[in-house]
Amino acid sequence: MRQLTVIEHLLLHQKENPLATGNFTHLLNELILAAKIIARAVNKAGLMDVLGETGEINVQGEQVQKLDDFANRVLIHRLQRSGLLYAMASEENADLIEIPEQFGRGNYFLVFDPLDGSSNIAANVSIGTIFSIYRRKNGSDPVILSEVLQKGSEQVAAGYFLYGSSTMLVYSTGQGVHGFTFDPSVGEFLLSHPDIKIPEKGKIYSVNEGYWSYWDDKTKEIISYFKTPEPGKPTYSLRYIGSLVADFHRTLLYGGIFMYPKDLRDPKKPTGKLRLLYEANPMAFLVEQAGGMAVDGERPILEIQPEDLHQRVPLFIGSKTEVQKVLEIYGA
Ligand code: AHM
Ligand code: MG
Repeated sequence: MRQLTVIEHLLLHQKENPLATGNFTHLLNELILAAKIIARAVNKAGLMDVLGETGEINVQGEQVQKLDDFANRVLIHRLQRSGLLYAMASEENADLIEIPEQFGRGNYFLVFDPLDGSSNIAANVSIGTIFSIYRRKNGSDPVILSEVLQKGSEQVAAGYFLYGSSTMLVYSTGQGVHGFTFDPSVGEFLLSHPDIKIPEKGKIYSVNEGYWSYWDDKTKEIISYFKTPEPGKPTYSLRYIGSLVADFHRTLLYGGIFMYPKDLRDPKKPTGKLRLLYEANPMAFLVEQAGGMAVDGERPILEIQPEDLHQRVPLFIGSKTEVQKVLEIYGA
């Protein structure tokens, strides 16, 4: 079998893909290069002085890991100079990242979580970079926030790099979901998972059950449903890595459901932990492209109008059967 690179694959499907323009291909290439640099650092993390915390607290109120900071800087540095973007937003930066005029500005808006799951870094658990791409709607200068706060359904592409037992890129431009595995001997991501479809139903539920006592009754009922065997229902296994890219990747391939419900632990985060722009929207775009669903308990994630760059949402994502069950119990 001839193994296609990401760009070959994109060009091959050019006809049905309005995004296969030189600009978008260039943007994807820049992201791939940044990810290769991040992957190299992640792979060698134990050998270099890159584990541990920087001592800073980020906009999310969390400790900044050195690798988080490194990944963020690599992405900003490369992409800012690409000439393809008019703005960026990173989970690690409080404000929009503007593109200095001398670098040239393009028509895309890039949103990313540079290193998701970073609290797992020191334990060598899979982590990832999540990205999401929007097109510019109108052209105010300087860029205003309301212009970039588009619904997830407006994404033109989304995906993630998974730094796991192998490094992978999984992405969609709205023409299905495709997975590529990095072959270090060739230095390229090669097509390994064409046209991924999530199973209609699965046998795994994934949630941090340590927060049980902070959930409302309906949420407890949902988790109980997945734990309670009944005739005609599969016996669900529980898997929870605590790294969204890894938990999502498993859900995409094996089916089932990943949940991060709202909880009452922290009054500052009444809507759960995961962020709409950096985490929920890109994964929701991918799961819908793969035939699954993503909701906040009431409505599709992709239909939520963002009001803030760092807004949080509850997330229920995975196979249709399991996500529909969640909607049924919440009475949505
Ligand atoms: P991060 O972006 O700061 O790494 O946080 C997001 C991560 C996700 O990868 C994961 O799903 C979640 O946090 C785990 O949270 P918890 O430890 O509360 O279960
Ligand atoms: Mg994250």
